Amino acid sequence: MKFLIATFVSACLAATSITAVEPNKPNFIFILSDDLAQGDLGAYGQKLIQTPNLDRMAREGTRYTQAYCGTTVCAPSRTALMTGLHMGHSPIRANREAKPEGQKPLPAETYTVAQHLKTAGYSTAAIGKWGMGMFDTTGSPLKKGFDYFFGYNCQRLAHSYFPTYLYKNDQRFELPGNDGNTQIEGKGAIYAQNLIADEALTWVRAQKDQPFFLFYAITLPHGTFQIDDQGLYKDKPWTTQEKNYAAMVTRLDSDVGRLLDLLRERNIDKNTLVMFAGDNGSSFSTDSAIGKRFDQTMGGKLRGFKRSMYEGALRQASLAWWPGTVTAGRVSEEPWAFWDYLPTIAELIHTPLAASVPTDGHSLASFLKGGAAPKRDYFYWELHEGKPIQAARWGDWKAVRNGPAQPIEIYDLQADVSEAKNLASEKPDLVAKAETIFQSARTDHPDWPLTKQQKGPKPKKQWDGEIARRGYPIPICWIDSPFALIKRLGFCCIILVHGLAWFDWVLLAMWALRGMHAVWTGYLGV
Ligand SMILES: [Ca+2]
Repeated sequence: MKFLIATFVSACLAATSITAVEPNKPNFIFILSDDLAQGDLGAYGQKLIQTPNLDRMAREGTRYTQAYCGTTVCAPSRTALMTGLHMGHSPIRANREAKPEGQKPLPAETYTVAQHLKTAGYSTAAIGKWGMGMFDTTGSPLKKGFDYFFGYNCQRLAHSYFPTYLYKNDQRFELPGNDGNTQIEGKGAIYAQNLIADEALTWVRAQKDQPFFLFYAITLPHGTFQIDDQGLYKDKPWTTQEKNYAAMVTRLDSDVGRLLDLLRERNIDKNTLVMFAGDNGSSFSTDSAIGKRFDQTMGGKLRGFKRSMYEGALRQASLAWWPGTVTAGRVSEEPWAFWDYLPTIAELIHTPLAASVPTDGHSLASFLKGGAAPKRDYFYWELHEGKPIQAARWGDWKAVRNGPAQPIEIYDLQADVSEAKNLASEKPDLVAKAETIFQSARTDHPDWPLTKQQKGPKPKKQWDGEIARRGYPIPICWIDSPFALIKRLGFCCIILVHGLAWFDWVLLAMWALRGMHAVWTGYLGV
């Protein structure tokens, strides 16, 4: 009997002991900034724009010089971050608009970081900008593992920082006093990021009994470049766009600072991994006035910007912060990529991904804690906006192909980080290797062929979906705003009165003006 009692007591003590030593599950926050250049932050050398909170985060954590995004526009880059898939396997490989609102959705079978964390009992929220599917599609954040959503679902609506509404979960959250304008001088009653930042803090404050995951996708400093207060930069002898842009980066910084302060205040900083990154590099051409003003290329160090496959588009400003766990004050020049986030989370919560969940990533768990970056065969990217373009990196070699019919370029990133000297003619073996990667790293997908000019979904397909969704018998996208309706009716009148040839000239003039505007502003889109 004594033996049985002793055994029982020992078993109880052992169970207690296991419970006592099991570490708390860490919280996770991923802060994604929109269209930030690596050179925009003081920690990377920025001299004109103030970013004291992110600079402090860098000092208290690890700063990465070769952190790679999923690809170089919003929706597919976010998809890589959420799904652990690079662009060879991602279901989304370009921004694809849906009418009247939203983007091409993540398919039902896609598995996300948030879904994995739900299996381990996490509370989850996506706050900011989503862009991977409206609420009535398979890509809704509420169907992809998030308990809570607040912000812009649609990337196109996020062009206004004074939107007429945001979403709280799947319900419209009206913002009276805003007109949804996208003019740079635009003003409204409520600056959206102010609400979004408050919402992020409120949600974190409400987390008490469960570990949590916050995907905090801040739209700053993405265009249109609107700000409610130019702050430090009001009296600078700069253009409105430059003053607004600098103020947006500084607001991004202060909003990150508020969140880190809250973690300290709640004494959960030592149990929370916060990662920060831009989503696709700068939206400004490297030779635009604003790009030069803020030296976004860091003295010409990085070539390219958003929508290209060069390092200036792919390398992000990126920090990891977890006091006591992530190495403080470290600057790592080893590469990693967004599709590593899912396997990293899986390892950190000791919950392996199911064998049925594919991933192209590698866990960064030991790398975050001071170890070496994981070894891998290669990194791979593609993008389907206009001509499909591809890039790969293995070791210090980088390959770029700017279209299916274009020659492969080869660069040595160790000797030539600015990708100035194409070594393709000297390195036919590397060209052949790149060709092999460009073919084998990807799966063919009818939406993302490599062989022709890319187009968006056929309008009929969009309209069919919209008619089914709304129950309306007409294509809503034709009347989604009074302005759009007037514009389209106006074009019809021109054709009727003057004939098609005259109309061709109108279109040609509009196309030229739009191109001139893009060159003039250095800003090229979503
Ligand atoms: Ca972006």
